[in-house]
Amino acid sequence: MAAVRAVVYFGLLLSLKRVPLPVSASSTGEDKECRTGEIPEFPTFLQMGLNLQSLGEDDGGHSSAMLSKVRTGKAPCPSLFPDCVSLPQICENSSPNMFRLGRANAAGSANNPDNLVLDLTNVLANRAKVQVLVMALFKEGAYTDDQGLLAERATPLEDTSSTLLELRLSADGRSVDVYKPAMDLRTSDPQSVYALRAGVGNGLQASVPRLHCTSGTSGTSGTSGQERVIVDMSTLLELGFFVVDTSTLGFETTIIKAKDYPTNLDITVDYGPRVPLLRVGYTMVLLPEVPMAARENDDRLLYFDTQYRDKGSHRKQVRQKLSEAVDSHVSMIWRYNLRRLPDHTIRFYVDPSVPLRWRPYFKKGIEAWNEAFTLIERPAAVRAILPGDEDWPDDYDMSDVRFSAITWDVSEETLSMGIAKVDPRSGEILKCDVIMGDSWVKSYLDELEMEWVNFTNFLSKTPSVSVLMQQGLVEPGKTPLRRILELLQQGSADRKSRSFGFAAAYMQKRLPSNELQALLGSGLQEIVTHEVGHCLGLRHNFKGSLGVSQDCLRDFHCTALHGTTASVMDYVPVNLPRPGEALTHVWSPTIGEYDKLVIRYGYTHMQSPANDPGLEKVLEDVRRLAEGMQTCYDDDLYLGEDPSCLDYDLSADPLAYWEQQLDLYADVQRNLLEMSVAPRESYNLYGRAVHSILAGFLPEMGINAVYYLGGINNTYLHKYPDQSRRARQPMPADTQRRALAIILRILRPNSQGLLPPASNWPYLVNGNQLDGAIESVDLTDLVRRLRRLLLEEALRFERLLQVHKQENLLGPTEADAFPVSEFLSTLVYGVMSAGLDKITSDDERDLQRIFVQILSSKLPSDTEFIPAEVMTQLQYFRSFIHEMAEGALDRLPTTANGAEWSQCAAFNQTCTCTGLVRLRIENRSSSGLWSGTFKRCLPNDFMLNASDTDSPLSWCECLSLTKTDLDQREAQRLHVESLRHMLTSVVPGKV
Ligand SMILES: *[C@@H]1O[C@H](CO)[C@@H](O)[C@H](O)[C@H]1NC(C)=O
Ligand SMILES: CC(=O)N[C@H]1CO[C@H](CO)[C@@H](O)[C@@H]1O
Ligand SMILES: [Zn+2]
Repeated sequence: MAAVRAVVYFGLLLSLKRVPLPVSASSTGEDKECRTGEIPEFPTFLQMGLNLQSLGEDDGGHSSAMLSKVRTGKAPCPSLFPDCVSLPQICENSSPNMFRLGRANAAGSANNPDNLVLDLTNVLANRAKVQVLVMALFKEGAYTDDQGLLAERATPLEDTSSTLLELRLSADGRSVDVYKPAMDLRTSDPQSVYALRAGVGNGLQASVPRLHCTSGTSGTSGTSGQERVIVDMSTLLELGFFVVDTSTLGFETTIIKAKDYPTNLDITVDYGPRVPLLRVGYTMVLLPEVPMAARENDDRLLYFDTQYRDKGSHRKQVRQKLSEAVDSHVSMIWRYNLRRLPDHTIRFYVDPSVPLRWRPYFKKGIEAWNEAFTLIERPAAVRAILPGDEDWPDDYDMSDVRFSAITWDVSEETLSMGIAKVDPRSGEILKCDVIMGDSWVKSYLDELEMEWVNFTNFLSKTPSVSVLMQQGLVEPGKTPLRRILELLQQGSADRKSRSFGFAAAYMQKRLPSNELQALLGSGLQEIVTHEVGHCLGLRHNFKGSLGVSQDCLRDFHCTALHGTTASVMDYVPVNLPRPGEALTHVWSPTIGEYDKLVIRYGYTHMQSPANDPGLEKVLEDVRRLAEGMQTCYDDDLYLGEDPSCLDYDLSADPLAYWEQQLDLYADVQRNLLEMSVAPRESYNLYGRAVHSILAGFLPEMGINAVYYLGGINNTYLHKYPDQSRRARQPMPADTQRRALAIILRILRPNSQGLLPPASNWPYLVNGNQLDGAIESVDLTDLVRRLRRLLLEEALRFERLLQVHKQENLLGPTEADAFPVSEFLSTLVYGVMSAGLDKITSDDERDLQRIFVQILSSKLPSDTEFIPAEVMTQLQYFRSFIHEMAEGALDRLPTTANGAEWSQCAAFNQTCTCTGLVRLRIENRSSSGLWSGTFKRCLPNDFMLNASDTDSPLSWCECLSLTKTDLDQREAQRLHVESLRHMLTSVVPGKV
C-alpha cells in the first residue's frame, strides 16, 4: 500500500519533519485555547441539571475491562475546550452538528478523559448506523523511543487502509456498537456476501455504554434528555478510536483540545506517562450516506489510490483476463466528488496566516488547475477563497472538514496537516490541506519578510551530496546509486530551496526589486499548484519535464501556454534565461499537458450517472492519449534504471540542460564573489557558495549523468492491435555518449572554468559565524572528492552490469545501444587523454591516479556475478593502461636523465646546487642539503672523515629540488611507475 502511505508525505511536506514550529498566528480568534479565568467551574454543569449516569457497566461487561485502566488527573483545564462557555449544553440540542462534544462532571478533574462525552443524537436521528472516517496523527515530534516507536510531526498513526468505523445503536438501545469493517476485502457479488461475512466477521470492536441526561431538557428538536445518545469518550480515546495501537503510546490520556464541527470532530490528546508526552490528534469525519461512484485507477495516469480485493465472481470486462474477473483486485483513484460539492466547485481556502502579498500568487496557483477543468466544461471547478472575499465563511476553521485549507504555517491547534481525508469506500477526497510552512518555504520567506534581503544566504544552503557523504550516508562506490538518488530526492526540499536561492541570486543582478517580488511570488505559485495537484489526487510524475522542448522553454509565449514542464507534478528546477537572452518563465506559470489529461481522466463525466454508457469510451480515449505522454512513479526513480525518470532535470533534452548548466556555473564562478558577499558581509559566505557548487551542484549533476550510463527507457504501455511502441528500450546511444562527455567535463573543473578564479582565492574561507570557526577552502581536496565520487560510481559493478543489461536489450540487428566496450574505452581514453609519456600537470596526473586506483581496485574475486564479457573488457583496459605505462617508461628515461643525481663537482672543487648534494668516496656516500652557494666538495661538510682525500673516485653529485622542467620529468616518471605498480597486481601475468 505504498500509494496510500505516500500521500502522507506528499510533496515537499516531507521536510516538515523535525522543523521546530513557531507558535502560529493562524488560528482564528475563537479557536484560541481558553485561559484560566474563563473556565466555567464544574458546578455550572450541575446547576444546569446535567448529571450523567452510566447505564452499561453491568451490561455484559463489554467495556468494563476497557474502562479499568489507570488514569491520572491533571491540573484543571487551561485548554479543555476552545470555547469553554458553550460546552455545558450537551443536553440542550442547540447545535445542529452531527457529532457534539461535551463535558460532564463524572469524577476527577476537568482534564480527565472521563469528562469528555460525545453526543450522537443528531447523526443517528434518521438512520440506524453511520459510517465515519477516523484519522490520527502525531501532532508533535520528533521522538524515537527504545522500542523504535517513531513519533514525527504529522506522522499518521492509523493503518491507513482501514480507518472506517461504523457506529450503531445496539439492539437493546443501551449502548453504541462500534464496528470496524474489513476494508481490504469486499464483495460486489451478492452470492459472496454471506461467505465474506462469515469469513472476516462483522468487525465489532466494542459496545460503548450510553450515558444519559437526568433532566429532561429539551432543545430545538424536542428530544428529551433521556433519549439522547451520549457516550463516554474515554474508551474510544484509550483504545485509539480502534485505529491506533495505543499500547505503544501510554495509558494516561489528557485532553488538550476538543471541538466539533458540522460533520466532523477534532480531538487532541496527550498520551503518557512517558516524557515527552505523545500528542495525538484525532479527526472523525461523517462519511456521505451514499459513496461516490469509484473510478478505476490506470497505471498510465498517476493518481493516489485505494486498493482492495473484490471477492467472488464478476462480469468480465473487455480489458480483463477471465481470472481477473474472480476475486478481482480493485484500485480506485482519489478525487473530489464535484457532484456533492456546493456549486460543483472545489474550494481551497487560503488561510489568513498567508501573508497578504503572497495571496494573489496562491490564488493563481490554485486556480491554474482550471486550465484542465475547462477541457471538461467545468471552467471554474477550482476556486481559491481568500480572507475578505465575499464568500469567505464567518465560521472558517481549518479543522472543519468542510474547508480544504492552504496555510502558511502549522498552527498548534490544527489537527489536519497535509493529509487528504479520503473515503475508503470510494476514493472520494473529503478534505485536503496544504501546509506551506515547512522548512524550505520558511527558509527563503523568512528572509523575504525582512524586506529584500540579499539572497546570498540561499547559495550557502547545505549541498546535499556532500552532506550525505559527511554524514556517512553515502560512501562513493559502496552506496547503491538508487539509494543516493533516493536520499537526494528525500532532501528535495533543500534542493528546491537551493535552486530558488540560486535563481534569486543570479537574477538579482538583472532585476529591479519589484520584478524580483514577482519572481519569488511566481515561485510560490508553482509550489502551490503542485501541492494542490496532490490534493486533487495526483501523484508525482518525474518524467513531466521531458514534455517541454528547449525552444519552448526560451519562448515566453510557449511556456505561458504549456508551462515549463508537461506536469507540474514533477520537480523542476528554475528555467533561467541564458546570458543576453530575454526573460523566461523561471517557474512554471501553469499546469502542463499531462496534468490536463490526468484531470480529464479523473474528473470527466462526474455529472452523469455512474452507468453512463459513453463514459468508458471517453476514459479509453484519455488512456490512449496518456500513452503519448511520458510518465513514471516515485518508485521508478528509486529503482534507478530509467534516467529519464528524474527530478530536477529540465526540458525534453536534459543533457542539453546540464551542458548549459555547466556553462552557467563557469559564468557564476567568475562573478560569485560579488554575488555571494554583499558589502560588509563576511567572506565566509563566499567559501560556502563555492563549496555548494563544487560539493553540491557538480556532484549531483555528475551522479545524474552516471545514471544515464546503461539507462533504459521503460514506458507504461498497454497492448493494442496498433501498438507500435516499445515498453522498454535503451536510452539512445548518443544520449549516453553525451552523458559520459558531461562526466568528463566535470572531472576537469579546472580547464572547464568551474573553479574560482585565482584572484579570488585570498577570500576563500568557509565557516559558520554561529559556530565561531572558519577554515580555508581546500580546492584540491574538493576536486579530488568530486573525481573519486564520479569515477567510483561510473566504474562500480552495478553500473557495468546495467550497461551490459542495456546492451543486450535489443535484437542483434538493432544497433542503438551503448556497449560496455564503448563505455569503457571512452572513459579510459577520456581520462587518460593527456597520455603518459608527455609531462602533464599535477592536476591531470591526479585524475589519472584516482582513475587507475579505482580501476585496479575492482578485483576479480569480487566478481562472481560479472558476466565474462564484462570482466574481459575490464581486464583488457587494465592491460591496456599497463602497456601504456610500460611503453612510457621505456621512453621517459631517455629524456629524464637530467632529473637524476648528476655530477656537480670533482673532489675539492666548488659545486652549485639547490637541493641535495652527496659526496661519494669509494663506495661510501653521504649527503647534505645545500642551498645554491658555492661550496667545496670536501668530506668535512658531509660529516665523513676520509683521509684518502684526493681519490679520483671521489666526487659530488646534486639532485635539484627546484621545480625545474627536469624535475617534472622525474615526477612524470614516478607517476607512471606508480600507475604501473597499481595495475601489476591485477593484470594477469604481471605479478
Ligand atoms: C522512451 O520511450 C517512449 C516510448 O517508446 C518514447 O516515446 C520516448 O520518446 C522515449 N524517451 C526517451 C527519452 O528516449
Ligand atoms: C545587495 C544588498 O541588498 N545588500 C545588503 C545585504 O544585507 C546587508 C545587511 O543585512 C546590507 O547592508 C546590504 O546592503
Ligand atoms: Zn509533491
